[in-house]
Amino acid sequence: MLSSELLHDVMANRRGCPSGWVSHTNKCYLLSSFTTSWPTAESYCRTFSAKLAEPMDQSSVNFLSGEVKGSAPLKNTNYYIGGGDLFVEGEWIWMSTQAPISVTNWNTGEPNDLGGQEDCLEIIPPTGLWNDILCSVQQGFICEMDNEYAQSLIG
Ligand SMILES: [Ca+2]
Ligand SMILES: [Ca+2]
Repeated sequence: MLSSELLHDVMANRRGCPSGWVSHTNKCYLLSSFTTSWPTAESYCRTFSAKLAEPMDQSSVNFLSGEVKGSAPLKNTNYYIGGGDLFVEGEWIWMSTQAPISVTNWNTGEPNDLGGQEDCLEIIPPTGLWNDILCSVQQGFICEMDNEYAQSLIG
């Protein structure tokens, strides 16, 4: 028998997220099937009225780490998400709102701003932990949009 939470997830995924996107709580996420730079990834997400993923709570952080570790369509690549310290070195913000990143999942020793040039946020397999990386690296990325169906169930 399905738990109500699982049933909610199944229904939300069927009713709320586009094909190929995965549902978690009230969001839909797309793990890219091609690699590109952070700016191009952000532009690509916007074509879906989405943005690079901004997991703001522990549940979402853990979910995206699990996706990168588990069922990611691309192997042997890291995945950009929507954080950066492009404006003020060392001040990590979600780029769409400039809100400070409060829940983090940094790998040991990160962020290290290697070469004074690492200003974009990525999730690294196989651990699912975070690293700061050059924004020009060609790699995978994760888009995020609201799940309108889940929103309507919640509120
Ligand atoms: Ca930096
Ligand atoms: Ca780094």
